[in-house]
Amino acid sequence: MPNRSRHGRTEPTRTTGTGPGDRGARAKQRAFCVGVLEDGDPGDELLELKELLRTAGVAVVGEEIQNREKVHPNTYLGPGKLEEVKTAAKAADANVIAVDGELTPRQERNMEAVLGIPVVDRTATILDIFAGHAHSAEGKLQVELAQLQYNMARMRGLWTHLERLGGGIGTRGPGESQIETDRRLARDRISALKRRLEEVKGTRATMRAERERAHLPQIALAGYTNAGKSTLLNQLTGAEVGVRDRLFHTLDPTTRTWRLHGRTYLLTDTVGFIRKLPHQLVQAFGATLEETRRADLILHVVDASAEEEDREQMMRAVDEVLEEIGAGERPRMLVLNKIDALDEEAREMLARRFPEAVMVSAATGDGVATFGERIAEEFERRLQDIELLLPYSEGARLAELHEIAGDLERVETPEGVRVHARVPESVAERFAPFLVVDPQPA
Ligand SMILES: Nc1nc2c(ncn2[C@@H]2O[C@H](COP(=O)(O)OP(=O)(O)OP(=O)(O)O)[C@@H](O)[C@H]2O)c(=O)[nH]1
Ligand SMILES: [Mg+2]
Repeated sequence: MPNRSRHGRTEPTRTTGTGPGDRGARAKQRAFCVGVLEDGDPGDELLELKELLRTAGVAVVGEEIQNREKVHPNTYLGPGKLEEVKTAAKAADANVIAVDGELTPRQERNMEAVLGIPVVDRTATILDIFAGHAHSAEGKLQVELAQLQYNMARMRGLWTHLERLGGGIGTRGPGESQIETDRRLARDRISALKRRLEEVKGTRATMRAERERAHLPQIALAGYTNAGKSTLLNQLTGAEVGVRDRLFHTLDPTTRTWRLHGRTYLLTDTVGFIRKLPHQLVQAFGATLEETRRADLILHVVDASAEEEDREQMMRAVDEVLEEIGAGERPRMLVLNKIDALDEEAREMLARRFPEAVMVSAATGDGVATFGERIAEEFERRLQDIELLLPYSEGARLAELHEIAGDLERVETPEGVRVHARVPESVAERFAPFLVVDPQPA
């Protein structure tokens, strides 16, 4: 949990506060949650925030919701509610206030001034979880970049604040030069991080180019955090990606080969999405999400056991993020997961609501066979029939074709192997030199 000091000061060269370094102090953090309900729609509005806090290792000691048409521009909550929260938070012995929305630096500062304890918003909480869950070099760079960008905005807020304290035009506000230095350091660090990320991205592009040369169809798992993406990857490919009932467990993409009906697919599991995903994170994770953007098929994995309203919200959030990262137009298939947690009636309702979707349980393997068939069909539809004559000297290419197309109809002739296969268009192009122009039944 970020423990930026009261005035939002941060140390730019280290990502203090939102870093995993605070883990030790965590258990002692007791958060009081607040949210504003703009549409007056009841329901457990703060459920997700509480889940985020739980994941961050913070105890939730109380909560308060305010019905307001719009959040207060200066203090997020209205002045009366703020006083109420102050009293309630004190009574609950809270040492941090967690806000369900995104705060402007000014709102955060004003709230802290009234409440007397640190205030963190949803973005800071999510950034903190990411910091704790990043393992790869790339993931760590991405999170640090996102945190710095977030903190920079707060410093800007502080700077104007102090400038005002400084008085007349042209005078330097107290502390200003230090902040300027901080900002310069932060900017330098941001440039350095971006450069390093570019390098890593270069490596990833090389790896991807290699995979693409292999012409294996690429499938990406996408979905709300905790939907069961990693469990599904494990179920389908025998991978051993970590699975846990907590948000944002997976940050680093994992790609595994998936053998299905004699063909090989590449299946990638990556970071989950969430409502109001901090923009800094979408940006920072751009390279990781590239796997999704380039997939031949995106599997949108949904936790079908969630309440209808939550489910719809989560699905919308995923659609939005896919759109935002430029993957909105990729072919997509809806996968309703966790059906083991539903009764027959609920399953039927879902089937009516989403006739195009496949239903599975990644946990029990239920529905996975049908699901595989659906995917095979999906790719099958886009395949081309080709008839080739491969000279015996081209054994390697024959093996390659086997890998891509699975079982082949083949006949040995004096000139070479005559092959009939169904392959993606790009593969057909690559094998063009061996095409038999006027195919006869092999
Ligand atoms: N009942 C049930 N639970 C499931 C199923 N699939 C996954 N889960 C549980 O849901 C939780 C989240 O699973 P993950 O596979 O880690 O989910 P994820 O989508 O990879 O989540 P993030 O990596 O955090 O984005 C775990 O507790 C899983 O055991 C399922 O088919 N049925
Ligand atoms: Mg996962």
